[in-house]
Amino acid sequence: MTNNAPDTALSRDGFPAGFTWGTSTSSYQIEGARHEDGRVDSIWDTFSARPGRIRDGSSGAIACDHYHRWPGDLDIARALGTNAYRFSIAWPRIFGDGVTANAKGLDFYERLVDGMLERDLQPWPTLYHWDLPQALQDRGGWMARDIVHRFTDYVDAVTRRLGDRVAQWITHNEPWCTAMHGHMDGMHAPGIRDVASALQASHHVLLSHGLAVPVIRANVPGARVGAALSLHPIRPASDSPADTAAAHRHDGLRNRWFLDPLFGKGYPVDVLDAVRDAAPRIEAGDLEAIAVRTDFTGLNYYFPEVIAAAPGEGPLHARVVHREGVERTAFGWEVAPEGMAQLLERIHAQYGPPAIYVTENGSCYDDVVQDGRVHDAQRTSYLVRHLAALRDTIERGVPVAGYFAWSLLDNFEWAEGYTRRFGLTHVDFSTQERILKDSGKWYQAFLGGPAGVSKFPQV
Ligand code: IFM
Repeated sequence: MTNNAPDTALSRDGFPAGFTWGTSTSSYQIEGARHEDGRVDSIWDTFSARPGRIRDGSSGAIACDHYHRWPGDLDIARALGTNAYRFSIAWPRIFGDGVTANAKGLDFYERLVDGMLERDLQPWPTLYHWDLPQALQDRGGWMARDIVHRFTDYVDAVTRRLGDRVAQWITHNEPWCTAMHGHMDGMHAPGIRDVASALQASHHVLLSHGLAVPVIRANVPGARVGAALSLHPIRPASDSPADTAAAHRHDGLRNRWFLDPLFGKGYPVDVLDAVRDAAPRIEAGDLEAIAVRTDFTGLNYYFPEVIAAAPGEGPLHARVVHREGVERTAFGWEVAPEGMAQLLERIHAQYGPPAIYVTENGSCYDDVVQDGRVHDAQRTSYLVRHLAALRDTIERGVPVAGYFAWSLLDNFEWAEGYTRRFGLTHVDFSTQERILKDSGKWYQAFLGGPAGVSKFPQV
């Protein structure tokens, strides 16, 4: 299927009235302006500067230059016909010295939010999408308990300033990645490889979420708050009892480690048993704080994992198996729309949040610009099939209230640098030219475009 022949069977009308349609981005991946208006370095500035950590040796110092080009970027989001825009706030723009809120940083996000409101885009800020101020990392970062108070100070400053115009708040993006990529496999900043550190960090991330929610509610009457989790359907490599048990353990750390405490079930006992001495230190009241009531759960869905038993490997004695003969994106991630449906049904059946939003979903392909166009038929097909799976899931009674495509723009893909393109909009990182890809045009046609906007704006 190509953009010229979209799946006409899929119609926006098949989704509930009032559904939230958006795209998603994050600060470090698009903003650039590394030292502008009082921004201080984050752990990603430090990490990117270390040889060998980023595939193409790049960093987010300039990225999409969104800090300066945001009006044009929001015009794209508007022209797509979306009614919401998910972005993240850069902590290092707000707390330069770690003590006093930086007015210029807050001014930037106020302008950005006002720009969204002017374009009928509901702002969906994420408060933490991985760009921790380096100064806080130097004090232990997510491994040190004090971080939860630094986080609530930061959240307090942001929500006091923006709370009169922003109702939806996401505390954390993908706590698994903050904890495990950051502290267990070291693939992400701060690049630590230690199981106990990773689990302690995960506990502090969850606790900071739990303590931030009441701060947001106090500053923003009527706020709707949740966290965005990266979850994966986990499948055993075979029917053997060993693989089945390994898959269950892997699911424990990938999914239940975060879902269970957020929904008042505490940390999964099977994982605590497996990690033994590496289990996090938990103080009285922590689990109650983490289980604070939220208004929605955000699901970031990309791919399922197939797991085999691997005695002696990692704390869980389990290994991810690469299955041959399945469709994959250029990143090697399996394409499995039914996996998203399974996760949504599981979240609904086992945890029952009032609402679920797909806060990220998207695909990476090796796009080519030809005569000013990007014919990314595979990404269009990915998008169509995931939306079809979503529609069917909603028809089965799962309360999904919104979908945010990852991503509005090609951007800095963390350890992969600029080698992985996820955008509905192509970005030429040498000229900053934006080109709406065929997938973006398909999304625009599907959404019907906003009233009065018939054409993609020139950027
Ligand atoms: O780019 C990331 C994003 O920052 C978090 N979720 C997954 C995306 C694709 O890897």
